[in-house]
Amino acid sequence: MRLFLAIRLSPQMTSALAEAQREMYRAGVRGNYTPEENLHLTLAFVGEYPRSEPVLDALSGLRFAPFRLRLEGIGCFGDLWWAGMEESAPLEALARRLRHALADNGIPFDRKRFTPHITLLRRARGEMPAIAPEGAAMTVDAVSLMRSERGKRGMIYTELGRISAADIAP
Ligand code: 2AM
Repeated sequence: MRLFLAIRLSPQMTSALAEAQREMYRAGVRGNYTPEENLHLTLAFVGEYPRSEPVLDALSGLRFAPFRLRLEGIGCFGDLWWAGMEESAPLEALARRLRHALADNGIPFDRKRFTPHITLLRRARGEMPAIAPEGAAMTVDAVSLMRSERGKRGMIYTELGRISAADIAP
């Protein structure tokens, strides 16, 4: 199985991002747009791993308080275009602690530096329009373990389990 840990987005956040994608399309940008239901924020990419339980077990001790996540701007890594987030100490801390928990439990993951982004499209062609899906925000109250499979019509992401935020003050 191909696994990753991600924050799933609220319907409002997803709509704001889908609207940004439509604006890009209207501005003439072509490429492989992420389907609305696949939009997410990855915290750690585990990659090929045979079972989900050890990953969930590794994270069972993770305690974090719910926190707000707010969209800010768009950017790119080459021809991969993404939506960015307002700088967030709780988000950085969550990614760091989650990655430590994986490492401590011998779960492999991509050690590339965490750069929070939500991929909007890949293989983008065209000029990046001056749009900004600003303002949309959500409360993060869980981290999801996701499986990624290649389907006939693109990637299929399935949630295999989740770690919920503890009811503690931020
Ligand atoms: P991306 O959107 O920037 O490609 C599922 O593939 C998720 O894991 C995507 O959000 C992807 O980020 C992320 N990811 C991080 N590292 C990856 C890697 N080495 N290979 C594939 N996906 C990776």
